[in-house]
Amino acid sequence: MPNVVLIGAPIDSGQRRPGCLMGPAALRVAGIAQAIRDLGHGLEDWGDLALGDLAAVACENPAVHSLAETLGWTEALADKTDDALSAGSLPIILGGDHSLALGSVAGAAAHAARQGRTLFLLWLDAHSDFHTPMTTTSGNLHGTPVAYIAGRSGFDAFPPFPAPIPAERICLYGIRSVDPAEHAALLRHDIAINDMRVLDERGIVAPLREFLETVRAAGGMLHVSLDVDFLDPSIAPAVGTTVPGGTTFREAHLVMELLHESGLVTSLDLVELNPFLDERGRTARLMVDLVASLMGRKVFDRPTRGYA
Ligand code: 4U7
Ligand code: MN
Ligand code: MN
Ligand code: MN
Repeated sequence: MPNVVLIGAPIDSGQRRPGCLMGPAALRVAGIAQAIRDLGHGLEDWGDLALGDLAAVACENPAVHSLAETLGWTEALADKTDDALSAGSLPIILGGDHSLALGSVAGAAAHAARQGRTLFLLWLDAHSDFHTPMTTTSGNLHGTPVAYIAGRSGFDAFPPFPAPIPAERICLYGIRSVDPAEHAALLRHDIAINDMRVLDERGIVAPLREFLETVRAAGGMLHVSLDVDFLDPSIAPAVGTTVPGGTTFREAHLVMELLHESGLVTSLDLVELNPFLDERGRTARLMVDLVASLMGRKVFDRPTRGYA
């Protein structure tokens, strides 16, 4: 496994409930760096990103707020994520709300394009985040990154997404809240939608294995974006957008263990943690434990796969 680079992204502008900007600090306090080092990986913490001067930008949809800030973070995050990948490292972006993925995935896509590699996206989330700035009714841009990444129009204020990821390379996992405008748009795209209905019926393993096989067959890079609300709110209360019926502790760990075993993950976002809403740090600690599973922590280290 390559060295890990931590990139703090104290971003609150993609939604309206303050607190996500404390996410990077909470993840550090919960011991993310030591947990990764304890698994034998090299690790550099690049600290928290800062926002530069803001451009004057406007959006035709009056609901949209904090566009200039979100654009500023997008550009900063794209640059740093690309830098970390170019250094041969695995960047872990410590969010910050999910609008940061507008930048982190753009950086990964720019890097992949320069390398002539194929980038895939695994979106672990209760939501599909498939609005454009033109369709969002909440005006919260944390609900838009998948649309940007897939190359949908309506992002005029943003730099054109470098090498948009075609629908068949995007996998939504765990979703259970889709707005009507997102639903209509998803029907026009061939994105794998593993909503909770599918995962309840098929289990958490089979659909993920299928997706990972397509990544492997293409020799692809894989960006994983983990939204706290992928988890059930009973185990992960520190999030502004709780939706009941999320993944359990064991399901989430199993996803991480499979991702580790695949050896395919090349970049990771940890997003939407709002420490102000947490209960004695339990959500932050759970996120760190999930990262540890993704980075190779096991209950029992079998020499070969312990299942058929
Ligand atoms: B998150 C929502 F209306 N769809 O657009 C919206 F339900 O990054 C929620 O997944 C978006 O947490 C959630 O505001 C964005 C809402
Ligand atoms: Mn750079
Ligand atoms: Mn999200
Ligand atoms: Mn979400």
